[in-house]
Amino acid sequence: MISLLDYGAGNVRSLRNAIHALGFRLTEIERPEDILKAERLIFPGVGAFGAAMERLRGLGYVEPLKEYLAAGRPYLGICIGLQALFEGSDESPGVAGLGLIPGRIRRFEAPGLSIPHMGWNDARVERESPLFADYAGEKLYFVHSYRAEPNPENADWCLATTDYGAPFLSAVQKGRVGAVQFHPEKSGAAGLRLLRHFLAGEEGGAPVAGWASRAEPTRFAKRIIACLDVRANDAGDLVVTKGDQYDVREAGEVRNLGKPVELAQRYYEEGADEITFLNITGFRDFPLSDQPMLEVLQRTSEQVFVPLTIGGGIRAFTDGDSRHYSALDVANAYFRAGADKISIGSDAVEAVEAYLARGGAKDGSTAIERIAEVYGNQAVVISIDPRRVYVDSAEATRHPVVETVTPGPNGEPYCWFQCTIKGGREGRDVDVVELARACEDLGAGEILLNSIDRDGTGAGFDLELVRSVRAAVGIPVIASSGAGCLEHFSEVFAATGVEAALAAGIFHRREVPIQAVKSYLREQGIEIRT
Ligand code: 1PR
Repeated sequence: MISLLDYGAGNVRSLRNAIHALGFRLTEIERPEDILKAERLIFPGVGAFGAAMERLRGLGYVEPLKEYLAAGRPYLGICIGLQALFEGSDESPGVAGLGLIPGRIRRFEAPGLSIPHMGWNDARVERESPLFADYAGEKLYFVHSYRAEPNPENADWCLATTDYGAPFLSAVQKGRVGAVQFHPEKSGAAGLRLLRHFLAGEEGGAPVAGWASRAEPTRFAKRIIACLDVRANDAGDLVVTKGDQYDVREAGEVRNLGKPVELAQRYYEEGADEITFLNITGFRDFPLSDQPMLEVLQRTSEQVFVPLTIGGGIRAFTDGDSRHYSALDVANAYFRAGADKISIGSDAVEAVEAYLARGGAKDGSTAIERIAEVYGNQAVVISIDPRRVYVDSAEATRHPVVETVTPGPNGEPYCWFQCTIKGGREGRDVDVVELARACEDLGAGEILLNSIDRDGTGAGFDLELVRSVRAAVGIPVIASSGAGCLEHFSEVFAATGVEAALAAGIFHRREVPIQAVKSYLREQGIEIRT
């Protein structure tokens, strides 16, 4: 029997779903004494090191967990479940880890690389282990800003390393105690195979001559993300729709491009590296009353084992009974339903307006800060809905301008990128650079950069927009809006250096299969997850 140590933060539903899909059953650790009764223990940790360790201490789990581990009993830690084995982490100074492995967890120092290390990388298996018995170098999904460095003190624990600026420990094992920095439940088939080896009790078996480790560096892949804009149609059914410059209606009807769960499953099977749902009328409906959206997430997370992002309506609400819900309450519901990341659009613009009015001072009140504090920076994506504002000269506006390749409608040679709220319905006096920088300062972990001008046009990504934001922040940026052919993907990666490209229309309309995009990028020498 496998026991799951779920301390209540982060998306553990996907791990449960993966274990269920592999045909195994779980028991829950509900009290400290359950830990020493466990035959096999899985500890999935998402979010901040300190929050995880404080929760474990508060639940009285630390001492029995140390005793369980000291006895060398079967354990698989995931992400924070690996980091907790160390003495402590720079992410949470003063908070002790379990201290099983000597040394501390340190923040990435990866000059020129975005932090968090969020996406697909492979593992260099340093010694044989049943956990990696049939691993053949496939990409695995990582999402972390801190890592354990391999050194002589932890050499007897080192099972696999991965490169991101410098090598870090991507898997550790000693006897039957093992842990991985990546998320096997989010790493597609390769991750599910590793999980199965542990669930089947094979981790302690004889070393199996697996895939030979190789000396060359591991390679971080660019991500291809499928996006499903979702809303109720006039009949009240939740459908996948698609805007043309954010206008989702065709002949008066909401465009209906399919059922959300079915399309998400199709894109997962076609090789999408992530799936993003955007509840595009979330700004006006109360998402927690929007059970269909939560059900879409729940059903999708039962069969899609790559990261799921959900956006739309994540902000404070007061419902019809005058009951107040914070943005964190809304995000909690989405995480519990199976989301790995949430994306905030309109509320981020309003939060940044207040932040700028305070001269850039943080007061801990924003949804970004509060959700990142509990779930970690990597769980908070900012969805930006910008549109071009053309001007005759740089002096015509306080905002940073770009000299555009294509002049404006009246021949204006410059433009700035204005942020909007409510799905582009309302422009605000905030530009994309100040919004992105402010959100990074507030603790966001990633930028989803849409473009109202390019949305649905198939004219290609707005490279001038993407370059502006890519240059402004140190967190990953997803280019979105406008993909119309294979070349648009290689163009945006080559011209801007973004970590991911998102598309909707060309996938929904079956114009370009995801695998065709990936094959083309591989031919262009761009690293992708096969
Ligand atoms: O403001 O926090 O409630 O979030 C609302 C979310 O819904 C935001 O992420 C916003 O981008 C999105 N949204 C709101 N209205 C629309 C609309 O279309 N009317 N979707 C909308 C905007 C952007 C992408 C799109 C890409 C790729 N869609 O999701 O899929 O642009 O398009 P393409 O490849 O077809 O060109 P909040």
